Amino acid sequence: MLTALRGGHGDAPDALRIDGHALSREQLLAAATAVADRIAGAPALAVLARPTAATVTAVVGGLLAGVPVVPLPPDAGPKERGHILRDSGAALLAVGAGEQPPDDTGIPVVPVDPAARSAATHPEPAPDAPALILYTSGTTGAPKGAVLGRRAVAADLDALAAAWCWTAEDTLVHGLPLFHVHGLVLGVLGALRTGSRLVHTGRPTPQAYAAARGSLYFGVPTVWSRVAADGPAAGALAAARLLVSGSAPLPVPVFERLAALSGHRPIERYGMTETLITLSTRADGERRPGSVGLPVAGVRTRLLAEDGAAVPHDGETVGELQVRGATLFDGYLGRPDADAEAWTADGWFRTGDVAVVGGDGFHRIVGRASVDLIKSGGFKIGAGEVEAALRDHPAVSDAAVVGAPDADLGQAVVAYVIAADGVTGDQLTAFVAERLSVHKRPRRVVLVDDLPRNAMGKVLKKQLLTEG
Ligand code: MCA
Ligand code: AMP
Repeated sequence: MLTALRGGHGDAPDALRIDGHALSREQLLAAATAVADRIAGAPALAVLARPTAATVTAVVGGLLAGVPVVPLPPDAGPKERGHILRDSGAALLAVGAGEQPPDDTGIPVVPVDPAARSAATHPEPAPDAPALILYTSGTTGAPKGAVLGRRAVAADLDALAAAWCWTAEDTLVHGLPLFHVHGLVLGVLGALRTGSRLVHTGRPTPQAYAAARGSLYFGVPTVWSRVAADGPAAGALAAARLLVSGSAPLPVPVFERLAALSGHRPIERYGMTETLITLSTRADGERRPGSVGLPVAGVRTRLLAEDGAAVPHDGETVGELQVRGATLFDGYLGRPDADAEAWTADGWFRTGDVAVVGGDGFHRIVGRASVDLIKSGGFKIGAGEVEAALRDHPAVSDAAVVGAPDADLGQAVVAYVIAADGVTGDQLTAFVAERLSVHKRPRRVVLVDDLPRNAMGKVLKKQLLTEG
């Protein structure tokens, strides 16, 4: 799967630059093999996914050993962390040597040293073996583990390399988290399959992107909107080959400002944790603002109306986007109920996104079917999980969470809460940030006496959004 890791593509002493470390691929392979030696045979390996060389080493070690890797968001609070560790069945937790692991995990820690070396060889795992278990939020309940097979990861990376003319000549730059598809699969494994160099900037700030002098840049729309607001940083990206946006809709004005300042019309691509990246504009094709282009190699899409009828490809009529093909996941871990809901009887995956397709096949994502899935800064956040965390607070009797439009984050998590007198919005925000990942915390808490409901007792979230 990581074809560029073992020679044949040349090597550089700084093939990987991250958190102040520079590693050659040969060193990464030796250190990752030392991890593989220690974990071989484990049912799954959790990795505390800080943006470090140790994290990359641990992930590659899991992949070499054929042990499914479960990236753990480093800021996950005890509620979220406990769920991911229990649900995934991870038997070991990889943590950078010298770093402090969380003290409540109850599973043995594997300290990871990017300077370690082993020359052992591990047999190549079967192509249909699971590579990663990535936790992704649904509308309600705790996040589900999406099992991604090695073949799907390889197929998607090859399809993206073709769409973006991504080669070993590139230097990829990004500063995205290493516990999601964007930063980990595309942003790390992509470099190890294509042989491109990788510079991880730590944080995805405009200044760090400008200073990195790469050829290929990845970002979520929040990153690109911050770059587009920083003239000198955007101008410095003129020297790059390709800018790629994904994980959430790139606003058309951001596309245009970025194009004007950097001279690059960004690629926009669309995907999901479950499907990997399925649609993209191309390096050698038209890059149209607001459009996510065509299916990548190996993927097919269809658009269905609510009654199941096919929707005309007229660029106007909306339908639910369904996908199938080589890049799709194997299913939700231990959740046949969720699988049954997600797949149609004839084998298509329901994305839950609403789209239109033009006569030329270009896709435009126009929204989500559910108000309960929020995209904030490119992170998917289930309203139900945040509501449940708020209800755990002894002073809270009810809560409704919505994604309000936000110029920086796309959507911001806003919580409407019925709580006993005396509790403050800041206290509730901190309570959620401590229990779940910090990015799931409400950016605004509105204390209310009552929540608007329909005759069935369901909260009217659209009314909350329009009336505030
Ligand atoms: C703030 N902080 C707090 C609190 N408030 N800590 C504890 N309690 C609080 N109440 C701290 C945070 O820990 C962090 O600290 C700092 O304040 C800033 O946090 P935040 O405001 O959340 O950061 P931001 O600057 O607004 O983040 C913007 C961002 C981020 C960098 C764009 O949203 C991001 O990384 N997004 C990427 C998401 C992504 O990769 N999605 C891909 C999903 P400290 O400074 O210590 O850290 S994969 C996907 O969607 C599909 C497959 C696809 O298509 O790609
Ligand atoms: P995640 O569950 O974090 O993998 O997020 C997947 C969701 O992100 C998709 O279902 C879409 O709603 C959204 N998404 C990803 N890329 C794009 C894009 N280019 N435009 C619009 N929405 C996107």
